[in-house]
Amino acid sequence: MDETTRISDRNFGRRTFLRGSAAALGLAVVAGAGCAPKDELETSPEAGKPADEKVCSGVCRGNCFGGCALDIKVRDGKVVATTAAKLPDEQYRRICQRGHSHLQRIYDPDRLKAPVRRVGERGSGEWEQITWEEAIDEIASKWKQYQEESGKESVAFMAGSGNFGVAAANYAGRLRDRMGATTVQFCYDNCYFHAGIHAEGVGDGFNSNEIADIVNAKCIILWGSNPAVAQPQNWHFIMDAQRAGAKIIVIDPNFTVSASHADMFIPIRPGTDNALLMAMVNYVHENGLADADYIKKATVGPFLVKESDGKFLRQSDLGVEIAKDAVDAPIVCDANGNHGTSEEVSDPVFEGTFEIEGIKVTCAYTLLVESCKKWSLARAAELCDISEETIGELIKLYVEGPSTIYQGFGPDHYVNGERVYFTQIALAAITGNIGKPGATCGYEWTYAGLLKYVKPALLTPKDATPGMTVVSPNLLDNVKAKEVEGKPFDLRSLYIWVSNPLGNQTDRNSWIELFNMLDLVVVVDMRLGDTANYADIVLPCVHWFEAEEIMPQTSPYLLLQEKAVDPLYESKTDVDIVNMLAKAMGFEDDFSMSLEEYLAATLENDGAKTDGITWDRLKDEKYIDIMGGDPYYIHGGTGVFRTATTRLNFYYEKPAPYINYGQSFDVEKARLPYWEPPAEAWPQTVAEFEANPLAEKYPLIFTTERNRMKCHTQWGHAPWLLELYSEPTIRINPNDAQARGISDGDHVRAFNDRGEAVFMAEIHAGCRPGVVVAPKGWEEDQFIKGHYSNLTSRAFNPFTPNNCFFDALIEIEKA
Ligand SMILES: Nc1nc2c(c(=O)[nH]1)N[C@H]1C(S)=C(S)[C@@H](COP(=O)(O)OP(=O)(O)OC[C@H]3O[C@@H](n4cnc5c(=O)[nH]c(N)nc54)[C@H](O)[C@@H]3O)O[C@H]1N2
Ligand SMILES: Nc1nc2c(c(=O)[nH]1)N[C@H]1C(S)=C(S)[C@@H](COP(=O)(O)OP(=O)(O)OC[C@H]3O[C@@H](n4cnc5c(=O)[nH]c(N)nc54)[C@H](O)[C@@H]3O)O[C@H]1N2
Ligand code: SF4
Ligand SMILES: [Mo]
Repeated sequence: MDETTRISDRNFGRRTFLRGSAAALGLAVVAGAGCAPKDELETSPEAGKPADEKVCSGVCRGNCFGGCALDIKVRDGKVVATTAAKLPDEQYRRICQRGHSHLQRIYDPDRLKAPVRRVGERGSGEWEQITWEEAIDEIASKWKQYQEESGKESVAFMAGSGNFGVAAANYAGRLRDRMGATTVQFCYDNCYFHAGIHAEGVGDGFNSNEIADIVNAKCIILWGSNPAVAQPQNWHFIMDAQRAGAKIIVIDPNFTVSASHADMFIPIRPGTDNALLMAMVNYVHENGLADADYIKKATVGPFLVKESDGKFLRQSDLGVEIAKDAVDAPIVCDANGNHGTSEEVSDPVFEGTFEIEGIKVTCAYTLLVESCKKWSLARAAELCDISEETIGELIKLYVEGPSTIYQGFGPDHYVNGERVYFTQIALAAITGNIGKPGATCGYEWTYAGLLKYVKPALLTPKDATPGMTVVSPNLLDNVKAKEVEGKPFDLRSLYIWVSNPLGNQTDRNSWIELFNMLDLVVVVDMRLGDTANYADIVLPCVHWFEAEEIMPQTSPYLLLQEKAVDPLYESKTDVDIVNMLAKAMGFEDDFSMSLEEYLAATLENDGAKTDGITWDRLKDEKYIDIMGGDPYYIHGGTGVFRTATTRLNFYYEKPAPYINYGQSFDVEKARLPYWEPPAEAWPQTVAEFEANPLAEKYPLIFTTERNRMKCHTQWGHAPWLLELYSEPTIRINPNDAQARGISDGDHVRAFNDRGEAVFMAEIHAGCRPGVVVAPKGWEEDQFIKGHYSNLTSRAFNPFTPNNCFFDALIEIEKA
């Protein structure tokens, strides 16, 4: 134990503490091996002598979906600049302002330099420095005790999306499974993922065409999506498409930066998207605009659904013996009454109700359109607050195509958002807007490297006995009830890595309450951010450039991170930390691989072998194009989708929840589109849908948008970026502001029964009346008072457990 520092002023105090600890900034930096020396040596202006300079390959790995390749310039053992790597395809040679600001994270004076243990109240910022040995011994001995006393699942592991590198993201999961510990699923973006997987099938890339293909679209709908801010790396492709003649349509309650570039802006009422989509499906059907050939060939439309149990009529229902391992194929029928598998019946019908060998059946397409029937344009117009003419124009542009629905995450953030992604895919499927150049429905984010090359079996050690899974919005209730769906659950310790839940989960105060109920919260991070600040022990991890990594997702390349500089201070890689913990737990045999051995092993599998991909090759070439180059990767272009039926699915035969934690859900409801109001954010009565009475007290819908300067909470303290955007703000419509006596630049208190936050008000006519928008990612120390995550709600849909960030009501007053 080295020292204890009482901290009253958070920023000043933290610096004081850090000054007293370990190595001084920069002293420990030694050039990493393997990077290319610069052709010409430059003169370091400070020293006046030739500098030792090299350029390393790297990759930006936070969750902005970018995965941009970087050239990291290292001079005299220190990173001095980051620029876009010279990838062969020039279209992907881009980085944003965050990509240029990495060195302010590496050399952040507030970087955690050594392991620390909490000595004051949680969140007080009072720490003592401890050695790695002390930290590891304490964690491992407590975990052994808890597991012995309260069961293996009394220890839980929680990841987030802080680093998409193969090792950093996955390695701790091996220890979790070896210990039989609980997984806390972090529940971000799950509505989108569920439909992407079950309705559309994750293809060789993901559920969309490669972004470069968007230039072939004639109609692009940015649906609840603000790529000008949230995917700057994609924005130029969208602008290229517009220049090539595509119409850009933005569907968003608010006039965003992306909307300011659109040909058509549709300011939809929050939480009503699925009603609009159902009206579009209904209109397409009623007006004969559906693409019959595509429905027959590529969708479940012709499959016959049994009235008796809602399942597809299959060969076995008709008495056919199904050989072991053979597929019990769905049955279709043609206009002449012949029935058989889709191989046997060449021209199936996709509409109608029939009786086949005494079994009453209906085509899946008919069930889809029946479910949307009550959504006339007039009814949707009233609910969504969009004119019928506008919806008509939207449908016309979309059907003409080729059309791309660029799925954003606005609708995902409501409890009723689950079906939006499903119905978007249904609309694309029945109009044939998938599987062609310019026609896709998804988010252009590739998973190719992860799916094809990173061997999943490696993630689980051979002696593993994985424990139960719980979902983050339910965790506090599970801990209080000491059960998960009837199964005993006595949680005592949480290990958190690549994750900042107190900044990013809903209902932050509930997380602080949860932490207070636990015996040991361990966080691995680079700095004492929102979550680390409330932990019991914090372990310092390396910055992304201080270790090798493989980035297997988000760009069309498999990318290498070279070790550009040595780890600063006492920081360690997540792999080394887990290996130390595993050894202390007695699992050394399964955790003897070094980081490099682990990375090499993740590429030793059939998929990688077939395509000639190895760790040595990646080290040699630095980036490998895995999307097949030209022509651009087209999702579903082969007509085969990776769904259970190999077709686009707009009828869930066997609805499966996104994460199965033993929950019950309404199976019938989960099969087809439906609309119901959001859980909380429904402040008005429209048609038969009555306003949430809570709106009398809290009339404003609280939404958060992506922060141009941050990737979630990362880069949040980089001075260059703070100079451009320096304090938490909230956008308010002029009428809402005036009614509350709020002027531009005032500080305002936003509040509800869950908590409060103080923001600077920005009066903005682009903000939909009744809706406020706060860019996210600010941490507690940057608020005058409170935190935006105090305002959000833990309500979720058990079928797709998710954090529903926008489904919240608040009131605002002058602070
Ligand atoms: N700079 C930056 N970029 C990021 C991130 C970051 O933290 N910083 N995070 C990344 C991550 S993890 C994600 S998930 C993506 C998110 O990517 P986006 O979804 O593009 O980002 P958001 O800013 O959340 O935009 C959602 C939009 O939905 C709108 N919206 C709100 N309610 C509704 C509604 O009911 N219907 C419709 N149609 N729209 C609605 C909001 O006004 C907002 O403009 O961004 C990624 N990119
Ligand atoms: N109100 C509101 N909240 C939201 C959203 C919203 O729209 N509104 N969006 C949500 C969405 S879609 C998402 S995806 C989440 C993202 O939530 P998180 O995944 O929690 O995102 P980050 O803030 O990037 O936090 C990751 C943490 O990992 C740390 N880290 C980075 N690299 C490493 C590493 O190599 N090792 C270790 N051990 N740690 C590392 C970072 O310093 C950071 O503290 O946020 C969600 N939160
Ligand atoms: S933050 Fe995202 S867009 Fe910016 S450089 Fe990094 S990966 Fe690219
Ligand atoms: Mo996300």
